[in-house]
Amino acid sequence: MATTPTSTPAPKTNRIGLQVLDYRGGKTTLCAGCGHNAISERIIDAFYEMGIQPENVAKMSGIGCSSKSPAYFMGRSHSFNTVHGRMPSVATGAALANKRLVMIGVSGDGDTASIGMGQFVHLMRRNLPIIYIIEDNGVYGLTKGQFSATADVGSKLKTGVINELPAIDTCTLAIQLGATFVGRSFSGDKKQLQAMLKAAIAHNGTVMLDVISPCVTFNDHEGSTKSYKYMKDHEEPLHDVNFVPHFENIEVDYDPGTTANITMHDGSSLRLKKLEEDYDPTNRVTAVKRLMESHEKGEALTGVFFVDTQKSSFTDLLNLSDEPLALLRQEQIRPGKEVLDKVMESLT
Ligand SMILES: Cc1ncc(C[n+]2csc(CCOP(=O)(O)OP(=O)(O)O)c2C)c(N)n1
Ligand code: SF4
Ligand SMILES: [Mg+2]
Repeated sequence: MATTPTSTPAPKTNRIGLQVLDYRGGKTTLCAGCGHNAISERIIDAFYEMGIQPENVAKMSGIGCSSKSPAYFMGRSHSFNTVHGRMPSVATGAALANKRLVMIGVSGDGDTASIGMGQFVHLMRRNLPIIYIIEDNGVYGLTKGQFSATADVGSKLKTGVINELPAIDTCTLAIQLGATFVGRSFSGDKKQLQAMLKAAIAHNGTVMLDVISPCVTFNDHEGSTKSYKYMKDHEEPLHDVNFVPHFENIEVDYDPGTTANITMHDGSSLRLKKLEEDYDPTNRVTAVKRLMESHEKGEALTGVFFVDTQKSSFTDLLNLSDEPLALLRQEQIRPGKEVLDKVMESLT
């Protein structure tokens, strides 16, 4: 009897015909169980699901285990591993040279809040279009686990050393300085982090996401406030984060009384279902106040704290040519002797 040949199902593809494999990078060399690996997975899924061409993405980072992680996602994208703490200036140059690139910067709490702080604050106030992720484990993982400036007062190293200095809250800072999409998530909160990353891709301006990302080797013990157990026990989501991309056009019912609906630049919808209170994610002042209260209460608050879709991005402010600077032809960027003569004449 003839057997019917079994056909293998076609691999699943996204809206531009690519498979999730097309968004993968090299094999990770980070410790098994490191939170940074989970964040790489979410980045892969978010870019795949949003259907972004990998060649249109530039991955920027500094130095640290976190800053190594761009090697482990989107191997077809552009990539630049800068000097420690200097990723913002290199990213700014790249974004101005080619404003069509989707910029994603991956940094660590040490890379950002210590050596890179000067660069970080200026990046935030410029509102450069970039997704800036801090993979925040409260320690310098790569150099064997010293406290970083985001470690909470009272948290303890394995050696018994207790941190007595106040933590820098990078979200509060970013909101005060002018970033236009600021949130905090947890590498173990797959649904929330995925939705936030997709919304970040749809945003035009600086997205600053502080993602608590436990370091299993140096900071995952009792007494740490950046451990898996601590986050599982203390994570306090401000809202249920949902994202509806513009190309899905799904009419999801929501109650405007309990859900804040934010329309992103590309027409996608970010829907924040309030879980605990009347929180307005478009108000900078109350966002900072809520973050400060959360520290006093000892909560590990997560969610999208602040969004502003109206403020001009740095590239919009500079009124750059439609054609990216990097793609302009020689004759367009060198106006020639006649033009120079005219300028000189106008100065006499
Ligand atoms: C100019 C300079 N100073 C110091 C170092 C040493 N160093 C390497 S990584 C690092 C901190 C990394 O911490 P973080 O950014 O939190 O990344 P993690 O490894 O925790 O992911 C330091 C201080 C360096 N590489 N370069
Ligand atoms: S040392 Fe810590 S931060 Fe670095 S790869 Fe290992 S678990 Fe991750
Ligand atoms: Mg760190």
